[in-house]
Amino acid sequence: MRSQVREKVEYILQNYVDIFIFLFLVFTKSIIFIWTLHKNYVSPTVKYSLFASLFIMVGISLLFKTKGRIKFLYIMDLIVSIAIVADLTYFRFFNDLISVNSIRNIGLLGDVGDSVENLLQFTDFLFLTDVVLLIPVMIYFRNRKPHLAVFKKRVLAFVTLFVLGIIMQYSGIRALSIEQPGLLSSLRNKKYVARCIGNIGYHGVDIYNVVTTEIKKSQKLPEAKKKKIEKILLSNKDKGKNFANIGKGKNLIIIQVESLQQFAINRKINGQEVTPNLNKFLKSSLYFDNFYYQIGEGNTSDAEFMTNNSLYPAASGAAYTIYSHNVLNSLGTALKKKNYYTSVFHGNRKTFWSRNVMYPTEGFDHFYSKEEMDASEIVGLGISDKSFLTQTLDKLQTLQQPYYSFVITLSSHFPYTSAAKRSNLDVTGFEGTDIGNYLKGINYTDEQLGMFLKGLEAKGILDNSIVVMYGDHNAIPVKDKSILYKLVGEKDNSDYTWFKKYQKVPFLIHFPKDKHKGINHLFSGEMDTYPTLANIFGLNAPYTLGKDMLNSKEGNLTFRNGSFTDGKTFYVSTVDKFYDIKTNKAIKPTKAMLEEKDRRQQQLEYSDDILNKNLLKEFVSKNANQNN
Ligand code: GP9
Ligand code: MN
Repeated sequence: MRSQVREKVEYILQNYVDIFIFLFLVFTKSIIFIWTLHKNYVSPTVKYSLFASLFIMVGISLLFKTKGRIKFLYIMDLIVSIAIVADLTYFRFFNDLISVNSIRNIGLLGDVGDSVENLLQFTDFLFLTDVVLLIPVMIYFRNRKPHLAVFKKRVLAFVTLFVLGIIMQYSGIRALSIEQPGLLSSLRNKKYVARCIGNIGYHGVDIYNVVTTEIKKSQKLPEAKKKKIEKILLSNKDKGKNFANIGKGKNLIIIQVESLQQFAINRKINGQEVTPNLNKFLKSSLYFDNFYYQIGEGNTSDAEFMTNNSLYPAASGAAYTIYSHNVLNSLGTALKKKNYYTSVFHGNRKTFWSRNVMYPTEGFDHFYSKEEMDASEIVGLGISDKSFLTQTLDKLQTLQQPYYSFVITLSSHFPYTSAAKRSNLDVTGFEGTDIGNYLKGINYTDEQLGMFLKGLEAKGILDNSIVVMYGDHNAIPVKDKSILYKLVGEKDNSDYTWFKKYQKVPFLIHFPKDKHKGINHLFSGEMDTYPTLANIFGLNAPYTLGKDMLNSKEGNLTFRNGSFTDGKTFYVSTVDKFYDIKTNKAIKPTKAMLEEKDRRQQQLEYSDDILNKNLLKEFVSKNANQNN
């Protein structure tokens, strides 16, 4: 019996040694690579995901005869090794992993292409040594005639390994998509994905995403539909006189605040205000108290995208990563035509959310990122709001006027613990919960924003600028609903209340000398910012899907998940129900309401078409020619 087992092992080793060499080499290289990405955090399950990828490759190789199998595994080793070297090189410059889209966009990145040799290090080539050393091994095999199992047996081995690999890979992918919904389709944090499902898994997901988007993009759009979309885009304007051109020549400062939700505004806990500085500022501004975030899977980047383009975010994934090479008709571009200097300030690395590629597309002249700022004080994902806003304030004073500066804060990012440590807010009763940490975190950010606004005032910038401020998206996931409701004293557990009352973010416009201060109750959202500002700054911004909040009488608002309101009724797509806003009761939809539901759905699809077919490329140039 023992000798039988020994014989079997010997047989496998002698005839299939290439498979073991392959498994050993590619696994070792990959795990070393993943460690170099982040020594402190490597998911304990990453090794299973790595083996899953390798089993799939070995499974496929078994379908070939010996020579073909060896060649196939050699090519796989070569591809993985080249990908590792490319990732390492890219990582040194961008602190991120390479993706299909980043390769496509390499031409847009300027000097990076030239500096590849400078970024390559000698140690990188160690990842390729086996590829050279394996050549004599291959020759040795070519001169031997190893035994080969019959095709039927090989197919069986292929099916077993392939299915096993897929199941293992899928369980890793599933766990990650439960932990962070939308992460895999948006690939917002590529490093993290590779640390969880391995480098091969990450590149596999990236390629899968690109292929599925390309399929969507390649489906031809009928000419009639294209015409219809153009007509809708052009007719979608509320041409109003209110506030028209009043911002002409003024600077525009937009502050997008990380995870700032409306329930935090004007809230007290244990007798203390959570956001005292913002509460004060909104009293001297025009405040919209029925303003909603409308993001899809692209979180922060979707909020940025809507604010600057007034187009809906991608149906899945993040518009910032998928459409960064599209032609857009952004706020920055429109202001540049009026001789504005346009820039973005954000204290994270520049490749996060493909910002380095998207910002030039959106017409920004410059991106002041973590790499360009003093990053010695870190909170959570990047530069602390305190240091970031101080540096931003200093920089603003040096910019050529008029300017548009888009300032994106970061410290109050989930899980809020890092910012929370810097706040003295007493959250007794909520200590240690996400809510408790959030309140402290946003209290820290509020303090820094207070300092920033004071600075703007002291330097005379406030008198010469229009300041817009809003929260990018929710802070509290539905799993923490009961704790949030305990804080705010909410009793109604319906999806409607959760959506309508608790998915709002504050939005304000501050005019010089506190003009036009007050409260506006119109239902509005992130899609509406650009058309509103276009009117204030006298811009020609035809291709937008939102409304001008200062001229529209109707509170039309559509969310990425199909929910919508017209200011009178509210449709909640998660329960497929209509509600009357006055009575807060569910109502039976009329025919007109059901038709409206279809129309809203169609509007979202049109927006997808605009992005998938890069329609603005054609429309914008046509419009430019007509204007000439
Ligand atoms: C990262 C920051 C946070 O730079 O914008 O992104 P989020 O996770 O909120 O999308
Ligand atoms: Mn965010």
